Amino acid sequence: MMSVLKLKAVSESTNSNPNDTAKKRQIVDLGNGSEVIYIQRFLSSDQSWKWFDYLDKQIPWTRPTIRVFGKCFLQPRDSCYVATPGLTELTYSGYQPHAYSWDDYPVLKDILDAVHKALPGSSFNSVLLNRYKSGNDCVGWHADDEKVYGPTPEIASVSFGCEREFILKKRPSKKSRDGSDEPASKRLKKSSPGDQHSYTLKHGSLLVMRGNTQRDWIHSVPKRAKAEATRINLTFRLVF
Ligand SMILES: O=C(O)CCC(=O)C(=O)O
Repeated sequence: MMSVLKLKAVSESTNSNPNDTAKKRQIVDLGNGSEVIYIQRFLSSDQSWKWFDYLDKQIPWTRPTIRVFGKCFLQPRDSCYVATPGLTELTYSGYQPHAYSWDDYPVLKDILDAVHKALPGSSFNSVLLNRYKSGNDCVGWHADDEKVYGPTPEIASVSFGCEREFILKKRPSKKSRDGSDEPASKRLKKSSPGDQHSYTLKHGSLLVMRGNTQRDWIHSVPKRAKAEATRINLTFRLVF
């Protein structure tokens, strides 16, 4: 039987401030308590290019070696991590990035302020920065479900520079309805078009994943031969 996803896309305008009327937000209910918000024109183009240039030049980018399925690879993108002192250290794919200070990169605090204004009630204390230097750079399928983020993380993703496709795919469920394990081939046949969503993340956009999204969905930024220019992405997170 095909799985059915009830999809509700709502467009809203954050018009509490008259200058914000252009900031239309698209809210997508992915079902089962998972939700995505997309604001295409979150930041102005000019401001975003200024911040892109700063981040490209000033951030101490590194390309670490990571471990995936027991094998070591050079991470296919540059990254850097900034966090409030004293937080539990982040480890992903066998790699523990050094946590730089917000004070060293004041622009990050300005971007964080803009994100906090757009998402009342949020209070992020860390940011993972990624730089994709060409269409050959990418991030593979994963969820940001590390324990340090708690059971229902809110992840706010701001993009600068070259547009890239961001894909969300429903995790295949491990159990059938009667609770017995099923072979992957059977599970794959159950996927429906609603089980995958694609966003072209624009220069100056904000995408937010919240609720159960990291539990029930995985995401990726695949390689794209035509994406020739650099893209920088910042994902703000709350470490408990
Ligand atoms: O670059 C992006 O848009 C996504 C980055 C990402 O998935 C991550 O940092 O976990």
